[in-house]
Amino acid sequence: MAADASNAAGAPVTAGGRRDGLWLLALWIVLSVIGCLLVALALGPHLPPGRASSTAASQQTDFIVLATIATPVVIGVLLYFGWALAFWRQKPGDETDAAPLHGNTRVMVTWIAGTAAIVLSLAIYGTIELIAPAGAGAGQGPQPIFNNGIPPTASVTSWSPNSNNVLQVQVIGQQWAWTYRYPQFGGFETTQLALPVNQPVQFNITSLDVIHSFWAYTLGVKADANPGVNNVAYTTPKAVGYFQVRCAELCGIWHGSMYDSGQVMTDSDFMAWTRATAVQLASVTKILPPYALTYDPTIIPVGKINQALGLTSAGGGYYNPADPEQP
Ligand SMILES: [Cu+2]
Repeated sequence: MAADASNAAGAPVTAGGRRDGLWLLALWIVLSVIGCLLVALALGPHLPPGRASSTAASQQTDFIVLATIATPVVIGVLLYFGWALAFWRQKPGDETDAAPLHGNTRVMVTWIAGTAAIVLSLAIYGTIELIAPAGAGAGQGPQPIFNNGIPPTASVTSWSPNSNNVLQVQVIGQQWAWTYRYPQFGGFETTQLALPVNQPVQFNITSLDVIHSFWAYTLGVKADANPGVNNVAYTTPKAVGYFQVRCAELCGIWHGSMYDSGQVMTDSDFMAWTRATAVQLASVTKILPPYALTYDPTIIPVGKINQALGLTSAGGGYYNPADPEQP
């Protein structure tokens, strides 16, 4: 560039400058087409979080779209950088300054229009992607705005597969374990998370002590578990199998051990599991507080319940009326 003369607009006018520009443009188009195809078709299907649920699948699609759109931008920057280093570097012994640049209207307009078009179209796309899969697997607070495609809660005391009634699963975080309550099956609380395949699920997520974050990674669900708050997230599992659950909010010394695995099963397996679990946990369910969207651990005998659920070893900072050491 140093050797190029420039016109008033700053555009290179020499044959060499124009030839460089055409070469760069042609190379950029060819490399971008190859790069976009590779990213969308070869890398895309391997991007997290996979396609194990409606929300996971839509998140993966979003990542593919974003990565594909970013590819020509990255290739353009690296190509220009490489070209400048290879061909426009100062010759040995050349101590002269390059010609000063005073703006280039065409480059500036192209850059501003291009980036504005990308950002605005992605904002529209992102908004649609929040609405279409019912909140995209994120916690939406107690009154979810994005519930498109999710059946209403016709009954909080019963559920059957393919009924016009969303399955409710309450996720309760506490230092340092997750428990799950099923209000439509007698309100039992268990350490196992079981879900039926192809049935919409409404997670009602809360905490008994500090802020945790319920992260069912391969289901594409992530929502804060806040004490005193019901945080709602939706998904529809699409494949039978196991998935991991982690806590994604630093919540104390055993935060890292706050993980377990859940299972997506067939409708009939799920119904059999609920019947068996309800019977197995009947003695615990009796001493549980009535089902509610949030719980006040200062008035609930959490220690007794945890003992019955086998969670005593984890300890915790909540009030335990069974413990004479506590006031
Ligand atoms: Cu936690």
